Amino acid sequence: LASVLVLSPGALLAADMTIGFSQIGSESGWRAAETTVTRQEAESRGIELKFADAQQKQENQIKAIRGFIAQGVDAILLAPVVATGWDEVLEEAKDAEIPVVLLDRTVDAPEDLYLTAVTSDLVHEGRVAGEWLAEEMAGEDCRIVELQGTTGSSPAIDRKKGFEEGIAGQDNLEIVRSQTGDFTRAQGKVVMESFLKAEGGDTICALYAHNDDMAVGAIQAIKEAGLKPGEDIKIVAIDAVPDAHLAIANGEMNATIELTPNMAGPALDALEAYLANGTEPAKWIQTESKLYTAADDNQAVYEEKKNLGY
Ligand code: GYE
Repeated sequence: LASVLVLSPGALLAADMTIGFSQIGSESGWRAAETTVTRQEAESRGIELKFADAQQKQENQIKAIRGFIAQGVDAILLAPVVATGWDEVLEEAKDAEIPVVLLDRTVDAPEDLYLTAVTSDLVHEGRVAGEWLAEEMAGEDCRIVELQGTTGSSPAIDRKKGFEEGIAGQDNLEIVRSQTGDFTRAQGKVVMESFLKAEGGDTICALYAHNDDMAVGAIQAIKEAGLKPGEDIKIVAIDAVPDAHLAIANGEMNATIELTPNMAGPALDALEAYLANGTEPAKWIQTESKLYTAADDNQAVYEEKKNLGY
């Protein structure tokens, strides 16, 4: 009879799980939404979530992960602020047999050091933005400024690369300035002001921002310079946060590519299956990317998303 009751070693139910989440910080509206959704996803499954905010610093994330290992958590969710420098701490988690799932950004580390990564195709997002602008300009000359995300982060690297691929071969399009705005509204505004000053506002034809928050900050700078965002300067960005939908509805922005804040859903599904019966997930769980333009009902999407925890 006893043998009937024996569970496979390590079998763990969601209600008994404790998971550590090393979050980057709250630099953007998208990230705040990801944090909210992650808490909700854990709670609805009965998982205990230990949350650590790293205030944008990798060293804080490494400390948090070491803390989670010391506490003997069952798994770790990691949104890695930058791409490099993770090998050592990921090896420590592996030695402790604690699976790590990457959320929304990738790392330059051997694949066997994490269970899976739940991310969008970050290069593809940039490419979609570039192709959208190439089509929009239809052969007209256009001097582009670019607001990059956090230096050394995988989305900043990949979204830059993808955009360059998207406009490759279009001789009418040229990136004239490119600088980091650290994924924040405040820096997006400051850097856009410096672009406008350096270039002279009316010579800039388009802005590509690696996220919506920087675009929203830049919209403010463009208005203060006496120009019309969305008309004098076309704006394309990424995330599709509510304020970007509102800006498109108001004609102050032109396009955004959607990134779901629900990375935790697929991540926790994968972890539950792995911890319950050892099911190995795919190394990459890819989330969808959808382009929104003025052709969509952005006012409606804005209202819908406002009720979703953004
Ligand atoms: O687009 C940006 C955030 O890591 C892909 O990080 C994510 C990015 C997201 O701060 O808004």
